[in-house]
Amino acid sequence: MSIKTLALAVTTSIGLVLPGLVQAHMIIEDAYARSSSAVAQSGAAFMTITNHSDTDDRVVAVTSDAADHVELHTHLQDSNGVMRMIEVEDGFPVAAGQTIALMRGGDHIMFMGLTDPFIQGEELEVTISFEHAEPVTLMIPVDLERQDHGGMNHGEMDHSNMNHGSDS
Ligand SMILES: [Cu+2]
Repeated sequence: MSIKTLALAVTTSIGLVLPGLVQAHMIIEDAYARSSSAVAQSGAAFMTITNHSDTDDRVVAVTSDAADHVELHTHLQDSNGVMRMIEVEDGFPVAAGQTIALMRGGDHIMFMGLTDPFIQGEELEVTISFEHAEPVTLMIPVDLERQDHGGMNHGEMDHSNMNHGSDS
């Protein structure tokens, strides 16, 4: 019995150390990108990221040909009550089984020095790297008309702090 238990323990620990065996994958939904105007030098992307693994993870970097630099940003209120964007050096934590939302006024992916202006309906190829999970490459549509982080088709998302009035 003890040998069996030991074998199980060894199998489990191997599963945790060998990357190929880690069932770590990320699901990215509801992604869109925008810039403030046709001549803007920067833009941002928003999305939800769900960690469908048993491993706490984090977004550590984003790369794209759409800009000179891509940074992970958040908004913080300074001592004068002014909201400012700052780079998040440690990335965005995504605990096992959790979903994080990158949204306006909060965490976001920042494109600095746009290669080309963001044009409505075009798509940006973006690769998101994680501490543990395999990188995810996806096409993010530019949506300059989006008013907020909707996610209305995601029943599990709780937007109870937002007053949507009469959603159609
Ligand atoms: Cu930013």
